[in-house]
Amino acid sequence: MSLFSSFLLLLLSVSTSHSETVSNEDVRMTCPVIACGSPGLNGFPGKDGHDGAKGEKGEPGEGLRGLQGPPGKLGPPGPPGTPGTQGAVGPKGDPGECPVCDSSKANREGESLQTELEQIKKWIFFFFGKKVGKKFFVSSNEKMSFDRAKALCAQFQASVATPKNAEENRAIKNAAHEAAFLGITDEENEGQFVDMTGRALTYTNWKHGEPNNANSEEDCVTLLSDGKWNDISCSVSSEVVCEFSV
Ligand code: FUC
Ligand code: CA
Repeated sequence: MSLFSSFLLLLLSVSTSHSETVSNEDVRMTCPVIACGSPGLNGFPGKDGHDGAKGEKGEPGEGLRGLQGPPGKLGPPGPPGTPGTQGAVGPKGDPGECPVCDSSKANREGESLQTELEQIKKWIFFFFGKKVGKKFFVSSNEKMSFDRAKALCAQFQASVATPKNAEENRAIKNAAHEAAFLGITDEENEGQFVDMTGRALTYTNWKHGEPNNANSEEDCVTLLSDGKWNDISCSVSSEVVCEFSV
């Protein structure tokens, strides 16, 4: 192609790119001298432009929802809640049972027991013992040392018999079967005989020649069958008469 033809083609191309609305007639009119050829072919499309700005988020899709998973593990216990309000007052309970509180009932039962006790005492006095005033004497009917004699009487809330006068001495003699320990010793001070509470004697009934502290070992006292007293060793076995308060 000649230089002229190339120029002509370029001219046509520029003209077409400027305005596609220009008609062939217009081209003819602009080419009064130079004979115009047929219109050139369209050029290639231009390069892609830059990416546009990001669009807004679309609506959620409408696909199928998956199955619900299993429940999760139990969480840690929460802090204790605030105390609730006080409940209403409950109904009145049944009356309690208190025999001791029921004075009339307690009195009746007490009187009944007292009557029964007095009757039992009478039987015991009649069959086993001797009573003088408010003292009641009962024999052990078995022999033992003075220490065992004291323990035996104490077991019955009693003490070894201690005559305070001739009447009590006689009652003890009648309760005993043979020589029996009395609640009298001089263990603390030789020759100073005292009762079980440590008090000096106000009544005595020694046998003639007694107390003699034979062999220097006689700190206890027995009531002989004639009612007289003899000092004797505390370790010998002897009957004992216990004295009760009634
Ligand atoms: C008298 C008493 C003694 C003892 C003895 C067998 O000597 O004084 O205590 O009983 O007899
Ligand atoms: Ca003696």
